[in-house]
Amino acid sequence: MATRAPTSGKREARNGKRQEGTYPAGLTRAQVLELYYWMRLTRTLEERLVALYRQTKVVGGLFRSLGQEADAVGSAFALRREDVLSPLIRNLGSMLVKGATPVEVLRQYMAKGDSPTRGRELNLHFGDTARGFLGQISPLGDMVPVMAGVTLSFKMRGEKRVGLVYVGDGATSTGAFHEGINFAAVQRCPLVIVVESNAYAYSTPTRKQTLAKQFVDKAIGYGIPGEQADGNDVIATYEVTKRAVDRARRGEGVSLVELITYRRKGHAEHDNQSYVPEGEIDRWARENDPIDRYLTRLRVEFGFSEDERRGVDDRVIREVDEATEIAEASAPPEPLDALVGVYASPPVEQPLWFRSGKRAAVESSERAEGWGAYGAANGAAADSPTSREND
Ligand SMILES: Cc1ncc(C[n+]2csc(CCOP(=O)(O)OP(=O)(O)O)c2C)c(N)n1
Ligand SMILES: [Mg+2]
Repeated sequence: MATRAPTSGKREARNGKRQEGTYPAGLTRAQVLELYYWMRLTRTLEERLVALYRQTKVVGGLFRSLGQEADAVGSAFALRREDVLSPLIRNLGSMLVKGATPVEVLRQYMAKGDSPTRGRELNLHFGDTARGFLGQISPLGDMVPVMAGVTLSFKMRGEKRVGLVYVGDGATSTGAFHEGINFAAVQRCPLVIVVESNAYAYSTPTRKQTLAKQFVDKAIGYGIPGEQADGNDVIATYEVTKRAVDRARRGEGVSLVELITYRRKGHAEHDNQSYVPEGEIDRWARENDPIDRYLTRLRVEFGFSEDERRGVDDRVIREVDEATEIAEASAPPEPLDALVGVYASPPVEQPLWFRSGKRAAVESSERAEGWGAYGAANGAAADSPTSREND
């Protein structure tokens, strides 16, 4: 960890740019600005998705990370290219950092035929092992045991790679979370578990989720280090995650990182947040917006100019506009494409188990038991996957 240089940000800013090596957390000047780019891209892309949702061009739900951009971006920024990330619906920012593109995201939300899941899955449920982000599964907490397995494989192969898995406050109440974190801890897997403490799980406030004072306390029960940070401060988020990532890479096992943030939108766009106390959302928007806070720091503490900020904003708008144009021009999926990628050898004519040659069915029912008999009784051929598996 690079140590923070003792500085007066304001004084330096007045004199112009800081010297390289004096930015916090060992970041370079370019990286400090890059963090702003990823947060701005996340927000603008989501705002574009809202517009498309209202035009009924988004198929299914739309899940926002408004107010949580710093937590997703800062944590993912602590990973290397070869590391693997397991995002959730509110981690668009982390996927972008890991190489997902706005065109993919837009096509995916619009269920286009050339989207990463070819229109068969919606929103952010897609992954790419080459770029190091996994397709999420919906049951809360289930990605923790999955990532325990992924990172155990890194350890067994002697690879210096790290995994990061996000869970919400709601997900910490599941059995899968407990089993996964405990197993990973005991196996000393190179895994970072980021708990995004954003005040709600759908409509359930944190006080009804747990009696623990803070989620970071749960680390004690698993015998692992736990650290907490302000999830709306992108650099603090980066710093705390980087420490956990470095520990994992050094072979020191699992860490739990709790990021304190706030979900300013409903669970999804359809949720009117009637369960939220009056004024709460406005207060977070006014006083604790991660992008507004970072813009102030960029200007006052790090000496970035208005032109530099505008340069990023213009680039983001240009990229999102271009991506929208491309995604909108994509065609919907072809019905027959539904079979591609489902079977190792896609059936060209009828599926095997509908070819009920009489002799095969008799032979099969004579030999088969259990599922085999069930398959034969339902017209399965002797070489059907069902009967062969049970021979
Ligand atoms: C085991 C399980 N129970 C319920 C659901 C339905 N569900 C999906 S998201 C969600 C809320 C998740 O809250 P949290 O974990 O705090 O994440 P956040 O949405 O706040 O990011 C619920 C209840 C689910 N997907 N899986
Ligand atoms: Mg939550």
